[in-house]
Amino acid sequence: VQAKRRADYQPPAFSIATVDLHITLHPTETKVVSTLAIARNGAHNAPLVLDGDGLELNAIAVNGEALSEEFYTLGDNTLSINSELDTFELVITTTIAPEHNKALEGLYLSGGAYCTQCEAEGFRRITYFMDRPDVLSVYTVTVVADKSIPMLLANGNPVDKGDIGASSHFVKWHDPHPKPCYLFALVAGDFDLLTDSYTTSSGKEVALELYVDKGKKSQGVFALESLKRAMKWDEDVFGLEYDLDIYMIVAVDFFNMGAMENKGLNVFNSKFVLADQESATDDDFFNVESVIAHEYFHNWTGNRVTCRDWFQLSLKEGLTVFRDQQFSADMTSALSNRIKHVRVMREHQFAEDASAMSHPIRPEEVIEMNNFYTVTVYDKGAEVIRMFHTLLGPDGFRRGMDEYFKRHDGQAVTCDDFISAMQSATDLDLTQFARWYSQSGTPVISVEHKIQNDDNDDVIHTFTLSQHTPATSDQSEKESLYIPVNIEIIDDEGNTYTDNESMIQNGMVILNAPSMSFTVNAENASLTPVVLGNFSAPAKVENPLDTASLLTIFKYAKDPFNRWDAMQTLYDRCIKQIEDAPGCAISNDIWEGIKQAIAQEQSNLELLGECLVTPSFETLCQSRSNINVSALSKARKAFCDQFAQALEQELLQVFNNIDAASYSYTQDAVNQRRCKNVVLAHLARLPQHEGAIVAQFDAADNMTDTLGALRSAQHCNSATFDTLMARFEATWNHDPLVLDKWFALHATQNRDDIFATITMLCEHPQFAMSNPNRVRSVIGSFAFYNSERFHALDGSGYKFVTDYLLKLDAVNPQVAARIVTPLTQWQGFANEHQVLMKQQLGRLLNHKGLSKDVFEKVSKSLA
Ligand code: BAL
Ligand code: ZN
Repeated sequence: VQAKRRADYQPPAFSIATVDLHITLHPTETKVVSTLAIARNGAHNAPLVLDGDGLELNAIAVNGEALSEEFYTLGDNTLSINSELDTFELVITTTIAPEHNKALEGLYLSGGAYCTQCEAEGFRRITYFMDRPDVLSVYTVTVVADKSIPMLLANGNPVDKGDIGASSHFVKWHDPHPKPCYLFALVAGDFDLLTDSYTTSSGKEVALELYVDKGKKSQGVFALESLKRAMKWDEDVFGLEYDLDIYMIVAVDFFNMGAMENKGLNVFNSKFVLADQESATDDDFFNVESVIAHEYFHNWTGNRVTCRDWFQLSLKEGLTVFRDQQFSADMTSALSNRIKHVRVMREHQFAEDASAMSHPIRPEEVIEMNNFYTVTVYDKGAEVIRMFHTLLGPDGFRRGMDEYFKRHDGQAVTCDDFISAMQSATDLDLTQFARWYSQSGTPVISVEHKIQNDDNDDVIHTFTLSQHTPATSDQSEKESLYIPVNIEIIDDEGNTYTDNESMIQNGMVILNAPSMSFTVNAENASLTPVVLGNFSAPAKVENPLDTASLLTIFKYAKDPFNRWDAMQTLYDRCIKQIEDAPGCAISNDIWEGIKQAIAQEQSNLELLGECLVTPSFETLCQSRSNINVSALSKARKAFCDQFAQALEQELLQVFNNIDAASYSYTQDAVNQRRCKNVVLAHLARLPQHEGAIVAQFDAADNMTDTLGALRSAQHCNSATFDTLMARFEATWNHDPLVLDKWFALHATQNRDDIFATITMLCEHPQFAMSNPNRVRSVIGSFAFYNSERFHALDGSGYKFVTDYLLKLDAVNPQVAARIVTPLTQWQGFANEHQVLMKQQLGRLLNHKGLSKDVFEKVSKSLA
C-alpha cells in the first residue's frame, strides 16, 4: 500500500471545463454517461489518467468516435487515454450497482433513496474522472429514473424536466459555479418536503428546501430555521451571501459522516436534521443548528474557495469549524461553547497527538484520505484559526478573510495562501506562527513562579513561562511555536496586577521562544498566575498551583472559562490523590471550598452546571501516563461518591431550586436542564435519591430530562436501570435515532454481562451492521466510552471489538477505521494493557483483505 506525500504535489496535466452527466438510475445497473471537455495543460505528451473504482466500463468515445483499445489502458483503479489531441470531447459510459454499495461512498441506496457521498475520493466510484480537488468544472446533470421515484435532485438550479416514455422521467440540473468533483451530489427518492425562502442582503430570493423521510416533516422545522439564522449570520459577520437560486438539504439514515456540503445540495445524516421536543435532547438541537451552519458556511469556505489537494483539508475544515463555533457562540452562549470545544480537544485531540496517528493540521503523508477527517485537522485546525482571530482581532481577521476571498474566489488553494491573506491584514510577522501548520503534537506550557526581595527590599515575583512540545510518532524534532497565552495575575483578594516589563498586553503574552519571564512587584500578597485563559492556544499547562490557589481562581478570575478550568484542575488533583492512596478521604477544606463555590454561583446555573461536571475518564488520561484503567476508574468513582456524600445538601438545594418550568428551547431553559441533570447524576450515587430519578423519568416532557434520568440511573442498582430502559424501549421502538441513545446507554454500562448485552443489541430488529449510526452507538460507544470493560485485563473487551471490526471492515471500512481508534491509542496505558491491545492489533494486521483504511491506522500503531 502506497502513501501519498504532500511534497509530491503536481498540478493536473489536463483540465476539464465542463462535465455533462446523464445518469439513469437502477438498483443494480445504473448507467452513467459522462461527457467531458478535456484540454491539455501546457505542452506535454502524457496520457490523460482518470481514476475509477469498481466501475464496469461500457464504452469510450473521443470526439464522437468510439475509441479503439490500443488508445486506452484500463488499470485496476485507472483509465488512461492516449490521445495526441490537445482538446477533445471524451464520452465514457459505465455501469454501477448502488444497491450493492455498503461502503456508502459514491452512489448508494439509503432506505430506498439514492444518494451520493463523494468527498474525499468517492466520485471515482460513479465514473472515471480526475478525482482531485484542483480540477474545477461546470456541471450539467440529467437524472433519469422510474416514475415511482418522484424527486430527482442534483447540484445547482433545475433547468429542464419531462417524461421519458410512460414509466420514466428526468430532471436536468445546471450548476454555473465551477467545482471539484467531490462536491457533486445526486439524490433521488420519495420524501416529505419542507419549503421556505430567504432574501439575501442584496435582495436575491433563495428557495429553501428540506427533504426528510415521510412522516417526519415536523421534525425538520428547527433545521430550516437554523439555516436561515446561519445565512443571516454569515452576511452580518463576514459579508457573505448565498449564490444560487435554491438551497436544498436532504436527510438520510445511512451516512458515514455528519453531513456533506455538496454545492446547493447538502446531504445530511438524519441525526443532524431531525429534532423535536419529545425525541431530541438540548445537545441534539445544538448539534443540528451547528452542523446546518457548518455545511452552509462551507459554501464560501470550501466550495467557492476550495483545497488544492487533500493535504490542505484544514484550509476548509479548520476554518469552517471555527466559523460554526463563532456562530453557535452567538446563537447560544460563548461560555458553554468554549467548554464544549475544549473538552473535545482534551479528550480526543490530545489523545490523537499522543498516538501513532499523530499528524500536523496539514498532514504530510496519507494512505487513505478518509482517515484524515480527524479531530486534529478539524478541531485543532479551528483552534489555529481562532489564534489568528485572537492575534489580529475581529476587525483584522475580517480584513484577512475579505482579502482571502478577493484573491482566491473560484480557486483551489493551499493553507499557505490563507496565511498569506491573513498576513496582508496585520503588521505581526506570521512566519513563526505558520509552524502550527507543519508541527504536530501538543505543546506543554510550564509555569514557574519565584519570589525574591530586591535591593530595596521590595518583593519581586518572577514568572517564567516555558514551552516544550514532546516528540510525536511522526516527528522527533520540535521547534518553538508562536503561542498567544492569555494571562491574569491575581492575589487572594481578587486584585489584579500588571507586569513591570509590559509584556502582558490586553491580558495576553506572546510565548515565541523556549521560555520568557516577566516580573510583578507585590508587597504582602500571595499571587496566582492564571495561564492560558479561555484556552487561548491548543496546549497543555503545567502550573503547580495548590488547591487554595485553584479556589482563588474560581472565586476571582475575570473570565468564567478560567474559573471552570480551575475547578477541573482541582478535581483532577483530588482524583490523583485517591489514585496515590486508595481509600483516602478528600479533606474537608476542599469540600468547604466547593460549597462556597456552589453558594457563590447559585444564580449562574450555566457556570454552576459546568463546574459540577467532573473530568471524564478520557480527559484524565491526558494528564497521566502508564495508566492502569481499573485503578483510575476506581479512583474517579471514589471521588464522585465522596463528592455526592460531602455535598448532598448543597446538591439537593440546587436541584430543588430549579423550577420545573414548561419546556422551551432557550438558553436559560437549557442551562437549567443541564444543571439539574448534572446534579441528578451526582445524587444518583446515593441510593436514597433513586426516587428522584424515577420521578424525573415519569414526569419528563422532553428528551433531555428523560435521558438525564436514564444516565443517572446508570449509577443506580441494575434492576432500576433495566426497568427504565425497558420502558424507554417500549416507547421509542419505532424511532431508530432515539433508539441510538438507548443502544449507547446499554453499551456503556459497566456490568459483568456486557458482551451478552451487546450481542443482544446487535440482534435487535432496529440494528444493522450496514447502518453507521447503529454501529457507532453500540460498538463505538463501547470502545470509546466503556473504559472499564473495553480495557478489562482479561483482554475480552479488546477481543470483542476486534472480532466485530473484522466483520465490519468488509462492509464499511470507513466506519471500521474510526472505531479502531481506541485500540490504536495504547501509548498512555500500562504495559499489561499494551500487550493485550497489540495482540488484537496484530490479528487485524494479519487479516487477509483488510481495507487500506484500517491497515493505515493499525500498521502505524504497530510500527
Ligand atoms: N466535508 C465533510 C463534512 C464536513 O466537514 O462538513
Ligand atoms: Zn466541514
